[in-house]
Amino acid sequence: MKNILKEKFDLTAESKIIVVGEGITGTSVANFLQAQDLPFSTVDSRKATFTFETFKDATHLIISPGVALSEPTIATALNSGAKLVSDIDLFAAVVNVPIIGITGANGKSTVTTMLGDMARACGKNVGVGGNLGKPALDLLDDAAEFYMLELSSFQLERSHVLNAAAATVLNISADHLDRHDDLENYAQAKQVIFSGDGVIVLNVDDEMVAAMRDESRKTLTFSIKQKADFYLADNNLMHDENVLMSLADLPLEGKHNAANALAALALGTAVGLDSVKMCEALQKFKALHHRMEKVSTKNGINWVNDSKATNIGACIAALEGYDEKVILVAGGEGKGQDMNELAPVIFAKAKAVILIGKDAPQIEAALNLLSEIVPAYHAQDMREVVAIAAHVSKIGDTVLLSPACASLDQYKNYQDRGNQFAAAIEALPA
Ligand code: UMA
Ligand code: ADP
Repeated sequence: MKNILKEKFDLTAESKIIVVGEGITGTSVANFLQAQDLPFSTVDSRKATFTFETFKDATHLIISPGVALSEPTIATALNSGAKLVSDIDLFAAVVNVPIIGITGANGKSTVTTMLGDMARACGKNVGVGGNLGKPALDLLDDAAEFYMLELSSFQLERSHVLNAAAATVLNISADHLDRHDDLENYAQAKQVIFSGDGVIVLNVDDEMVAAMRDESRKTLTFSIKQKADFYLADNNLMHDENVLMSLADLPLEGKHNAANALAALALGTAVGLDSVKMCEALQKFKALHHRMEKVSTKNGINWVNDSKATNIGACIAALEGYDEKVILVAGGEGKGQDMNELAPVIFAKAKAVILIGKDAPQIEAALNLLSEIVPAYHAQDMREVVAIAAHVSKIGDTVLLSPACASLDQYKNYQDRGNQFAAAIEALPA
């Protein structure tokens, strides 16, 4: 393995590898390099501020996804010839079994988890991780027959070759634009997932994804709006002319989850998994916590926790999944997103909105630009959210926490936000 690495990454006795970031990625890289007997050092800006001196002699920088490549000391080192290598590059260099790569603005964790379940239902030994949970290098296992990797735009922007047997970009919508200059730059980063010659799986309902088509590559398409290789017809999940399963048997809320299931079926099919077994896995699938998760039916209200909706695209998908109007809880750290995109969907799909967090005024301002009125309430914390929701709802209504914003202005993370919502519902007098 060491020789493969030396050859692929031009490593010599003089090479000076620096692992940047001592989080879970950096630790996985350090353990891997140590096991290969390759010398390296590690740095972390929480321990000591990065200076130009820090990277002066580096020949190879293995940079954790949370560290911006534009950070001046790092940008300078890279411009001066240090090689950029990612944990994903190292992983791809040493793996000899099929990798399935999943990226996109939303749905990555859901689809990656579905594929793990599908492979296990087919009796396969599978490693599941990446941006979801375990870093890629920690998954390495000689017994693995497949790897399902969720990859973020940060991981992809610092990677070169994945050589996945099958890969997908599920969708592109504004997110992380604080780190990527614009949507095109973000889309370009995601496209690295198709590097190599494996099967490309494309969402033809998404214009920016559909434009990634490469005529020279084997491609499978999926859609919930039109005929494709994998598509929805008469409420059935279809492959070509064959019914795979009824949508009613997919135990998940929201049309976007039909898209996720079709994407997983396309990817699984691309690597030869059995479609009957894959559908069995889908029928047993449980919504991941904080993603369209039904938390309670307290007082006859359908309380739904979609706290992982940290961008507008996820919130729109959640709202569009309902036939009836819901009471929406939204707001938080807006990350510079344009709330005017969200306002018309809120108007069409929400009978009231309860606004939380730092950028609540931006959502309210966008709603005020509409000629129609959606009642908007402000709440300081989840107890107040739930009290207002209980007051304005009737039996049979849905109260949906799908914030369209990050949580960090008020909560430790999206899990904490969702947990506080669930706890406030629990504490509500019956
Ligand atoms: N650090 C610095 N300088 C910086 C930033 C960070 O030195 O400017 C150091 C920190 O002090 C810390 C370490 O780097 O010691 C943290 O590294 P990291 O932020 O890259 O985080 P990891 O612990 O390695 O976790 C990363 C992903 N984190 C990010 O992308 C921010 C995890 O995704 C991922 O699960 C993990 O690798 C395994 O692959 C988290 C995430 O929020 C869940 N991802 C974003 C998302 O899903 O939207 C992209
Ligand atoms: P990711 O790993 O990409 O963040 P998740 O599966 O964790 O994706 O879901 C994140 C959020 O996006 C949740 O709010 C979920 O309801 C929503 N979501 C899931 N799949 C999709 C999709 N295909 N399109 C839009 N939103 C989605």
